[in-house]
Amino acid sequence: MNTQARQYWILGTVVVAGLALGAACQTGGQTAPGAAAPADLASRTYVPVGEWDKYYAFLSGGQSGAVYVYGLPSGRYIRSIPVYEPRAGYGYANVPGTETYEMLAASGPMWGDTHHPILSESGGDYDGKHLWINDKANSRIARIDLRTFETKAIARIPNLQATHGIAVVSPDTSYIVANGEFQAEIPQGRLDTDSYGAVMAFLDPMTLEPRFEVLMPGNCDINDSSKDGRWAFTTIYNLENAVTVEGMIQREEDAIGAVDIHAAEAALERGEFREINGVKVIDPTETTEKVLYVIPVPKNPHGCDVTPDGKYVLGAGKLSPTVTVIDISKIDQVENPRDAIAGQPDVGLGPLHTTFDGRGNAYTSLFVDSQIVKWNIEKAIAGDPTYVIDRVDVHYNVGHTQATLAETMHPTGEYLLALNKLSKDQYLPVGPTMPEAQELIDITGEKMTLLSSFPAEPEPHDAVFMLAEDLSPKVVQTEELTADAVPEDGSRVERVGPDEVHVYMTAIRSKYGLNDFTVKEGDKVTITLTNIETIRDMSHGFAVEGYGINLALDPGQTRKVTFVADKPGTHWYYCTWFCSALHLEMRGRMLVEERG
Ligand code: CUK
Ligand code: CUA
Ligand code: CA
Repeated sequence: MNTQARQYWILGTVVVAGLALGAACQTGGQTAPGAAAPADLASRTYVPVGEWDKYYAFLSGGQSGAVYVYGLPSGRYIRSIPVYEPRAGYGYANVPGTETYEMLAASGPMWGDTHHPILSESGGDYDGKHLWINDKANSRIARIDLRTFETKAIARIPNLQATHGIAVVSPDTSYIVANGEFQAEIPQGRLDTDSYGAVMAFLDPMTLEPRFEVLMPGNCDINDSSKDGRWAFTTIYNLENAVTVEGMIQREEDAIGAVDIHAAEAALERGEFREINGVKVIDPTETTEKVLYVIPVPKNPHGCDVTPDGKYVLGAGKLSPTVTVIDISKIDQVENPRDAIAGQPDVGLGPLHTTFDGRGNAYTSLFVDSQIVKWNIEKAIAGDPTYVIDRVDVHYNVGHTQATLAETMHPTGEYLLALNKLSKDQYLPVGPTMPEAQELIDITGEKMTLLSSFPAEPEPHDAVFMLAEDLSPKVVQTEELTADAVPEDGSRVERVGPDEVHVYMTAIRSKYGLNDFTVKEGDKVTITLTNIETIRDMSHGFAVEGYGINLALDPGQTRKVTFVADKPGTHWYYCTWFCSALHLEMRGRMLVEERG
């Protein structure tokens, strides 16, 4: 297929994409010849009552700002983890003074757009410690502690706009790489459209502070790292440096950028950087050693995925029906960067993301074709015409696809999730907004088997999986008491100033440490509350009528809230987690005296 033909569909986006969607719709619901019977398929995803799913799936929640946890293969929704949103005792919007509010508000707006969940690695495998998630809308990144499934750190990344692709640098999480997708002023905070640039940020995994940044050409989209800690890769779709969609598709080629992390570290040691906003920023055109390699690929690529054996990085064509396979070992060995390209197989229309089974096969999502295509990497490189092994229709217009443990060096090659952008006719209509459709595919055989479909909160862009047996031993059941915990006999009220009161309280079935406490109108009140339960799954809540306060407390946990008691009268506080037969009785009174 020539370049023009390859790009035919973008030119007639409406007509052609419409046709593609229509065609895909009509195949929905039909059972392909030789397919398994529904009862057989059901038994392959059924998890008996009381038994656990084999996998935890972490799905990004898109513009809902959260991360959602599902069990696989059942597709059961397990819980959500609030990150960039105020909810259920976390970051409560109108209650400054809670720890989670301060963390969220200090980093930016109470809203985020999450795309890419990534998991910490040790030795190239998931270690079950942390999960990071980007916020494209406000240029942030967050870290979730998997011992408690709670957001522990959020930071805005300096000098970049729109944190998009993020990746753990394998094999030992030496950095988190974060791409700034939109070009903007560097430094920001002034209008100067001539100073636009984009950076790839290399962050400390714990503090999320940039250790350094690299100035990049064009826009950085999706990224990944090599398995030996040396390379960070990104797709770049706007080498035109354009600010309009027409401008961004002018050139026939864009690129995959490869940052040599070791060369960048050497440049830092030699002092080859500028300090911008307190961050060491490397301009790769000014370093002694070559830091950035730019490999041309067909225009406007999207997904960027390194094979589990670390040999190749794959760039998905998006506007081109190809995936470009780059031999990582050749990147710094060849004169002409094109010579690092090992192959460029045609896979179908609209390839976005690729995942792996660890048996030498790649699975690429085809947005326009609404398919997952399975193809053999070495066969494609060798020019063997039988490299495409199978195709399965998904419903509809798949974005990311991810196979079990595919981002580690040891994928299990068991299931694959297709994260579809549109569900159309798949579920009962519940208003014009349709749920997103996830489809679970069994990839253990030569042919793929579509097992089941389950809806998810809009809009999961990507997913990562952990084996339950790896993760569950790390999850704590009760929090350890912190230094500021209120002891069993420590409930009390302390007036610390004419307008300031500290209240200390315990919570245990089915009573707060104080039946009531009295403050004066206008007092600044700080409540410290400790859940002194010692058994698991015994959470309590603390809501105050009319004050917009709702704390959630796991066993052993201490939380604080500070507010001004500006409404005189009786305000009941009560437990918001159903904890016992006397849950409804678990309440007390805040008595606010009028200031005369
Ligand atoms: S991007 Cu969403 S389909 Cu943000 Cu990972 Cu490709
Ligand atoms: Cu404590 Cu309900
Ligand atoms: Ca372009």
